[in-house]
Amino acid sequence: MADRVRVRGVTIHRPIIYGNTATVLTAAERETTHYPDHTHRWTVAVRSAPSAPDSDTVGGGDDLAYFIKRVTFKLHDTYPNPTRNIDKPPFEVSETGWGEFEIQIRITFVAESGEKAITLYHHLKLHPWSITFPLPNASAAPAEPEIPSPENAAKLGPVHSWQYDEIVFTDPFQNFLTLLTAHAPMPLPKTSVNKNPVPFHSSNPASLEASLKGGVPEFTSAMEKEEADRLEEAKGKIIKEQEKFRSILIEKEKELERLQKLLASKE
Ligand code: SLL
Repeated sequence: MADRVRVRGVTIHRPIIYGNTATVLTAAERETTHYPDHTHRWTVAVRSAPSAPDSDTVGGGDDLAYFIKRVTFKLHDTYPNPTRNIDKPPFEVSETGWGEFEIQIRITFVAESGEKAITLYHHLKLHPWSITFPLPNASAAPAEPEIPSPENAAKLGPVHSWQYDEIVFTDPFQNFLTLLTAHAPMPLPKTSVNKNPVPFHSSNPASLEASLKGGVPEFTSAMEKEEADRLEEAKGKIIKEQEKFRSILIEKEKELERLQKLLASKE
């Protein structure tokens, strides 16, 4: 069948985000969950990266069901039926609970794609972000993460933890390529106007403060460029460091040679 022909040399991608939001349960909510030890309500989701205009949902502007058949979220074993299969959008699971844990997210593509399922991992984040990793130039070991009291956490508003990613299809089948091109993804906004343009990410510690301004985060093409600039700058720094250490090494080798000669002359 002509449809089952792979289009060699073609790659096509779809931008997605995956991650979670979490809010602290109010006292009234805690009474109605039937689980007195549960402290948070959270939603873990796989969505298109751009947000719908005027929506306060993070991402999700495009419906991904044309190429995603199922998303399986594997929760912690303390949950009943921890394997949750979601077969239509929104591809998300909402729960209440008390603890953070790793969620396995398996994305199965529509049958006609002929593509294998992919597996992603997301660490469910309930507690507000704080700097818990070594900052550049910091000599001290990272501090233990501090968990604020539920009252203080509630004041900070919902916690967001989202990862931007691109699902790349290489040499897609002709029919799948046709399907994908028939559904062009919404472009990412260049910059964010009403939303928080800086979803915090630990690869960019400077984004922490900006992300604390509150509001719904949004991924933008400006962020993509900034990330590329940071990588470029880091590369430049590494090359400079390499040059510095190479010249130190050359100096030391000269010194060694001089001392060895001196030693030989004294024997
Ligand atoms: C922790 N390793 O100790 C993690 C486990 C498990 C979280 C977290 C709900 C359980 C229930 C829940 O929050 N599980 O159904 O009550 O932090």
